[in-house]
Amino acid sequence: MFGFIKRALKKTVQQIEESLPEKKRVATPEEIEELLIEADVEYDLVEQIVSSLPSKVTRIQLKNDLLYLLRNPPQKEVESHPFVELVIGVNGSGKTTTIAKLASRYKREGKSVILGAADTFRAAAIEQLKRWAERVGVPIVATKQGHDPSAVAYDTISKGIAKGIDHILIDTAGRLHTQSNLAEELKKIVRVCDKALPGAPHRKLLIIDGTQGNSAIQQAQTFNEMVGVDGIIVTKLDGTARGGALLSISNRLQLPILYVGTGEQMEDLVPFDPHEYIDTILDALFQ
Ligand SMILES: Nc1nc2c(ncn2[C@@H]2O[C@H](COP(=O)(O)OP(=O)(O)O)[C@@H](O)[C@H]2O)c(=O)[nH]1
Ligand SMILES: [Mg+2]
Repeated sequence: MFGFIKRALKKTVQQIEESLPEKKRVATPEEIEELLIEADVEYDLVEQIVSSLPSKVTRIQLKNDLLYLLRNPPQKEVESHPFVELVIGVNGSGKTTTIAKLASRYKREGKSVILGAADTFRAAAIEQLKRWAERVGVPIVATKQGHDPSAVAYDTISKGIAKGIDHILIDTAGRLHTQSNLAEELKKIVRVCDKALPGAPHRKLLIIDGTQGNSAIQQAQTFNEMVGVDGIIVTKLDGTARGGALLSISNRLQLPILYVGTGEQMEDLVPFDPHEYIDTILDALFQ
């Protein structure tokens, strides 16, 4: 498991090393400012970090400061059988692929899984999830394009309960004709999940496209306001030098990053480890 986050941050580290080629034992606030900007940490947060630094900073000092910024309010730990997860986020962020990755991960852990294709806005989205279900080897509940996504969510949960399934993963649309349509639809899906199984969905996962860097923050806030997000998964970390944005995304939203996506295959999902993440970025500057 160790080393996956390091590999996914390769481009970010390369970018930092190009502008800061010399490794340090102690660094100045200016060098740290450059490190954070090159990594694509949001500028306001860079200012906040740098303004409180002494004139010489050791690696361990900076590591503690950065880890502190990744601290989040404690999450409510919910136990439920089945455990229902609703996956939300804009079009193309990686929802459907991430559902396949999570399903594959749960299956490898010996858990049973069922998928719900509640992105009924596009026929291609339903077909895509069906193909993944087949590849991963898990059942799926799906209807036709244009059908009520809440009904799909309800049926998936009912079927999951009847079959004694451990994990229920529900896909959703990332775009409708209007933003308010999308908000209403997501709220309704949440209400209907709770009708099918009181307390469900137990976790609302927001999928963020890592290549967008900090520009994803605003969009993430919108989803958080719509239905309330419990955790974030950042995808496509393999394809970006903007890895430092994870720090500002998590800090600004006050939400934990649970996993990162590191490729297009079903194995390419890694639990987010704040220590490994910060260490990898600091390795680019410190000895
Ligand atoms: N390189 C890379 N590509 C990804 C990752 N996650 C998703 N993708 C790709 O991003 C595209 C959009 O993904 P999709 O799951 O259809 O997004 P959705 O519209 O939110 O459901 C697809 O081509 C995926 O293969 C990732 O972690 N790394
Ligand atoms: Mg999709």
